[in-house]
Order: sequence, then C-alpha cells, then structure tokens
Amino acid sequence: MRQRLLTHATIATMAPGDAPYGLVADGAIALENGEIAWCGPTGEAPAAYRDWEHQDLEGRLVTPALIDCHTHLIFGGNRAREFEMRLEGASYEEIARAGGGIVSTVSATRETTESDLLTDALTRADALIAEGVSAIEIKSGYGLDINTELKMLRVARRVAEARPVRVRTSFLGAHAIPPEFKGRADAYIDDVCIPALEAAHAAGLADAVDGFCEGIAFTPQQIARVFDKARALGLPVKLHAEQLSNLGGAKLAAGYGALSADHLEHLDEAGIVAMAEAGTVAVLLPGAFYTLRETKVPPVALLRERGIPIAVATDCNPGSSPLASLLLAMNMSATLFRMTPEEALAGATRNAAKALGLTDTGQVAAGRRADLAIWNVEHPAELTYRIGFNPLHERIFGGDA
Ligand code: DI6
Ligand code: FE
Repeated sequence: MRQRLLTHATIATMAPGDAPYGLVADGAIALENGEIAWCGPTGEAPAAYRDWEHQDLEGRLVTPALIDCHTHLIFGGNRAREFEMRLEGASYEEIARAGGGIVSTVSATRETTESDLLTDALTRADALIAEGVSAIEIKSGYGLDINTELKMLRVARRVAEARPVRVRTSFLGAHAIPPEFKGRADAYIDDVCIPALEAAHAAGLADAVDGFCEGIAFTPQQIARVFDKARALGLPVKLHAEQLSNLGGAKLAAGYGALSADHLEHLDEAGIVAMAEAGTVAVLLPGAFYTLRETKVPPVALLRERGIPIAVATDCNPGSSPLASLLLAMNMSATLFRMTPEEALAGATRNAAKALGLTDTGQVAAGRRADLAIWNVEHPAELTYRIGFNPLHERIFGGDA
C-alpha cells in the first residue's frame, strides 16, 4: 500500500465547526492504506511520515473530493427537440402530458443496448471525474419495465468497474407512468414497480429507493406503497419532492427517515419541520431550476435556520437538467439560490456524503477515505465563483492504491 505525504497545502477540511471551510493554512495530509492517516499543519507532521513519498503542493487548495449525490446519468438518446419546443412556448408539464418528456427517454433507453448505455454514461461520468468527483449517485427510472430497470442498474454498477469512482445506485421505478399503463398508475406500482424493486434488491443492484411525487407522476399514497416495500427490504429512501408543486412529499419522505428530499422549490414549513426531525438532507438542484426557468426558489433561509444539511447536485438528466458539471451546479446554487460558497462546497462534499448515507468520505479527516481534490486556486470560494472553468490539478481516489 502506498504511503504518501502531501505538504504545504491550504486544506478546506469541511469539518463542521467554527473555522470557515474547516481551513488549515500550510497544512499536510498523510495517506496510508487508502485512508487519511493524519491531517494538520505541515510544521507539526510527525517525524514518522518523513520517509514517505512526498508531494509539495506549493500552497494549492485541497478539498475532499466532490460527490454528486443526485444524477440520472444513464439514459438513451437526448431531448434537444423538446428543448426547442420549450423555446417555442411549450412547458415541461405540457410536453410530459403529451407523451414526451421522461416517457420519450424511456423508449430510447429500452431500445439502447447495455454496452451503448455504458459508453454514453461514461462520457458523462468522465466529465464529473475531471472536476474532482469521486462518488456519483445514479438512478434507474428510464426503464419502467422490469428488464430495463435492471439493465440500467447493471450499467450503473459497471460505471464503477470501468472508472476509479464510487457509485451508489437508487431504484427509481416510480419515476413516470409508462405508456402501456397510462391512466393505471396503481396497476403499474403493483405489477411492475414493486416486482422490479424486489428483483433489483435480490440482485444486489439497489442501494436506495427513490420516487417522483408530483402531479405528472405519483401521488403520496402510491409513493408510500413503494416506500413500505423499501422498508421491508431494509433499503433507505429518498424522494423527488415539491419540484413543481407541493404534495407534501418531503414530509412523507421524512416520515420514512429518508436520506434526502430533493428539488424542494415548493417546500413548506410542515415539510421543513419534518425534515429537521428526521435528519433528512435537502438536496438542491439548481440545474433543473435554471433549465426549466423556474421562479420559485427553494426556502434556503428556512433550511438554514432549522439546521437542515443542504446538498447540491447536478440532477444530470436529458430533460430538465442536461448538466454534467458539479462546479457549475455549485455556482448556480450561489447565484440562483443565494447559497454561500462555503455552503455550496459543503453541499458537494460533507452534506452530499450524508445524502448518500456515506460516513467514510466528504471531509478531510483521519480515518476517512483518501478521496481528495487538489486545485489550482488559493481560496475555496474560487471553486463556486468561476463559471465554465475547471481548476482541478489532481484528484486522489482511495489514496490511488
Ligand atoms: N425530476 C427531475 O428533475 C428528473 N426526474 C425527476 O423526477 C427529470 C427527468 C427528465 O425530465 O427526464
Ligand atoms: Fe432528478
């Protein structure tokens, strides 16, 4: 196992506490067995590390490697034509109700082979990795039949075999009603969604269970049935909630101890209280807000007041957020949602880890995995401030073995 000592770095440990960003000036990090063995001021590094492979970072910034905790990275085709239709005046909901939207990606995904889905997904994973991402959440939900849902989840697992990145999968069978079940959402839940979830669980393909609680998707009652099954299988849940309207999805999810509730533009006080009690992370997705030209901003000040951890993710998908840059999502979270650069970075590291139930990453601290990003910047605020600029110097994944 490699033993490495990084010295003369500005370290944004992102450890919670009084120091902004958990900053350590002129810091050092010792890496051993794929983990962080020690972190502190360079001048205080124990003598035992002096013989280790040494890298002088010359003042560069080190942060925890980034984590994209909400993506739909695997899909067939694209929806550029729908983008044009929206520019001609159609709304996202109108397109969905007319059989476009998610359902059009479902047809394309069903028709695409596993190996072509993988090739395409890897181009997007590579874009994230190039920005210092070490863990990606990937959802199913464009199959909506048992075979295609399983196919998507197998591709998600293969992303982690093909690239040095961790993948957490979410089963999203309750994403949309497929055409063959139009008007029969309950039958879809019984005949496809729940059996597909059981099959995904049996094959070890699902790390969590997600749903879309919305007028154009599933009711809280239908989501509850899927969550009951998740609970019976011992799988954690999360939910697309309060994106386009308020159906009380966040409160429902919190009632199941959800890891996260995501989107949340229309979140109300009752949802916030329930999330705070359950320790549910608020995952904000400014790429979807931007693409759909939403005007209702998620209640960031209230989330802050209640101490709810806020994460930021790309929501990378072919319809509402064709975005494969977590740095740009961080920038948008500041400009569109008024999150601070420190909150944006916590949202793509510490709180993103929490949203995935990962306790071994997301902060630079002894005992955590050596997943780090080294940046050619002086101050962590620079990561959120720039647009369309990638200052990554080096990404370290598991100490690089
Ligand atoms: N909300 C989203 O942002 C994605 N899914 C969801 O439930 C959008 C998916 C798509 O438009 O293809
Ligand atoms: Fe999504």
